[in-house]
Amino acid sequence: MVRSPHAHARVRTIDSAAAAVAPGIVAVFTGADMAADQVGPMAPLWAIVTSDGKPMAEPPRWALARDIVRHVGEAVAAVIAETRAQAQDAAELLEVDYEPLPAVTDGRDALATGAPQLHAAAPGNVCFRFARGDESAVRQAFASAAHVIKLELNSNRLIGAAIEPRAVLADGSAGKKLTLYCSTQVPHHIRRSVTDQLGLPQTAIRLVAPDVGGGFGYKGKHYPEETIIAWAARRLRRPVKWIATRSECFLSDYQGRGHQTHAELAVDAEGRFLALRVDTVANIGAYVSTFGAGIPSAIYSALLAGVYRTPAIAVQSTGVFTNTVPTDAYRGAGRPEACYVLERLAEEAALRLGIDRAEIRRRNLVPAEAMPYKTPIGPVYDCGNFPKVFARLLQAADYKNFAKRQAAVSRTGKRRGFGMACYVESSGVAPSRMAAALGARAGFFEAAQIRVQYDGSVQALLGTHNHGQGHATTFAQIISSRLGVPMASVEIIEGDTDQVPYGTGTFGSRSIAVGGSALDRAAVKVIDKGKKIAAHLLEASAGDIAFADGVFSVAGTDRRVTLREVARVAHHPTSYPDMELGLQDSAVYDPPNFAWSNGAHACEVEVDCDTGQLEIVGYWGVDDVGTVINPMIVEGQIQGGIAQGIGQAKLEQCCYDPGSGQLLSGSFMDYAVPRALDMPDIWSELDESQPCTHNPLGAKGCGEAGSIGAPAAIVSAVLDALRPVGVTDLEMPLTPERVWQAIRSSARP
Ligand code: MCN
Repeated sequence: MVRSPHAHARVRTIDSAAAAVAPGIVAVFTGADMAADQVGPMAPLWAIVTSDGKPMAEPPRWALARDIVRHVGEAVAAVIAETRAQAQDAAELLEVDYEPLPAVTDGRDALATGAPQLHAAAPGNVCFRFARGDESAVRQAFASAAHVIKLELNSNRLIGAAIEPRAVLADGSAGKKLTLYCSTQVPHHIRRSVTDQLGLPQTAIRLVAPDVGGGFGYKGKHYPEETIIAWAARRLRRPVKWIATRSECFLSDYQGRGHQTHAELAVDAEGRFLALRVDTVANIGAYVSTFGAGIPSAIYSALLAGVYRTPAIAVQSTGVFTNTVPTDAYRGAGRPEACYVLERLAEEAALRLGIDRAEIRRRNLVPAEAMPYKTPIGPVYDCGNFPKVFARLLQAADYKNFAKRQAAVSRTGKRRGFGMACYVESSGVAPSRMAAALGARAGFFEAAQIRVQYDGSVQALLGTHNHGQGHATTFAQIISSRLGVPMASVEIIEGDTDQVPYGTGTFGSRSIAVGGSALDRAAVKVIDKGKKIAAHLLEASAGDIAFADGVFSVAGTDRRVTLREVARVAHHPTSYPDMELGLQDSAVYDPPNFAWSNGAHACEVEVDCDTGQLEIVGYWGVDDVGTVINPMIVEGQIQGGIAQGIGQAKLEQCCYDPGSGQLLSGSFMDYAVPRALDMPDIWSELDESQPCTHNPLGAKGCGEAGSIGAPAAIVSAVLDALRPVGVTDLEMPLTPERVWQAIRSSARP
């Protein structure tokens, strides 16, 4: 890929004459070639209705830029050669004449009068102004409040940085159906997007997404390279492959977060939350990516009640175009941002009123008796015992003796702080009708198929996608427990649109709650059919047949037949009822509500005031992810999320130079992901007392849990440590330099 070195520029000409005759060259393609073939734009799958009832601005985005480039790294040409080295050499020969234009990279700067404008279709760089909640109720509550807490908060922009870079390989050999191998989390969505753009029926492409080395949400979105490579392979009638270099990952993988927020909380004299007002500027980058508009609006706003009983909430979120890589989902996707706003406000309210930080939270938690609880911002929590989870956390972290530990450490010259954060997570994305009403352009249901083979072994096909979550284990456990077959004889198949009937994919901690539920339904259907066959074999009526542990039996007798025998007869009907042969069935599951995972996290830190270095000396998490299928996998998922939360809180910051729009954090030399040494020991407990009430497994998602509470808990701890030396505010990431500067410039050094 030839990528723009400018953040904003008009592409005057592209001269490919020298590149076209370079050794090994196969083709050089530009946006003009794709335009000539009438390749359509990259359409987002979520479109917001703005607060004035109009659709959001949706300027066209082309897989290869056509006239103007709007971020450093936007692709302007694809150079295809026999080898990667030859393609790179030929790309060097391409002469692109750019006319640089002024650039803007900060969300609030982009809204200012006179800011460079990115799209004619988006005056003032506004993609959408989204509003939700009851502003007049909020205004009234603020008018009578004893205290109003106001904060300016930033949720730092992050880069996904999975171990494996993105990769696309399209096999378009003559006479063959196009197979698109692709490192995506959402095979069916990508097939839909690419076929739509190429004007093909969905059946024209088989999309295969084998094991993928990490995705973290950003590989769950549609990328230009998927369209370019598929189109080029069809045109050239031969396989074409692209694998991102690590530099390309930094320049083109969708980034996450990037919120600037003004938040206000009204409280009464006892610290009870009365109303919340949130105004967020969400930097969505140069174009609206797949879910780029939905996350900082519909998803983020829905989380602003959190675990608290705040009677009135109003939120505004403005999606702003800037000359940066588009933003989209990154582990947590809107939830860590919301949790950070709420927890920082809770903390400040406690300080202002002189109430213990845990006590102010306790006073405001939604009690278990209030479930199901309708939040003032929309969602209804079906279940959860937030006070119990929080109390267990404080007990596990020995909060009541923290002051003693703090005093002991202060004698060493270091400062110790304790931090805490409570969260809810809208896992199990998503009830399709609810999402559609909020602007989603796709359904979010999941499909599963179970095929019991002749010998009783089982294949299960799901539309979800595994890229580190252990689906082959947990889904096999579900099958094994439902059908009574050994796990070793279960095969889980995901990631192939020609095999799996349909799918939405894996993101939004949805695979267990939605995919697992579809699987459970399919198992019920298979058992029901098995009962009819067993009834025939056992000469009983189907209503009298029970099924348990892989055995069909006639209730109250010792007459029995195994699933394996039933499967054999279904494929070789030596004796068979008058019904369809085979033992397989499919099911589709669309959740009626989100699965409301929740939890509370705490950490203890030590800050070295001479260097600004902070060490997390203790980390505790109590998480309610409903019924747990596999505790070991859930623990690993929660730890992984915490690692990413630690990254956001301590280390990671995607930086653009404000003048030129150059990406300053363009390699692992400049962008610090957490390493083993940054990880504390994590104490983790799962509270299974509140199974999800509306799915057959009782399970709630866990994949993002850790990333939600960790940033708020860590910032809370560091501020707690440094308040005695006069530091009252800090922005993530809490790098040693930033912490040290804050200590140096504080009122009481
Ligand atoms: N599980 C369980 N019991 C529960 C909940 C979940 O046993 N009550 C199991 C599930 O069966 C599954 C795993 O835990 O094996 C995660 O399930 P779930 O919470 O449904 O999340 P998903 O499988 O849908 O995974 C998505 C989630 C997201 S959104 C991101 S981002 C993320 C994450 O998972 N990216 C990851 N975890 C990751 N882990 C790795 N290694 N790599 C990534 O890119």
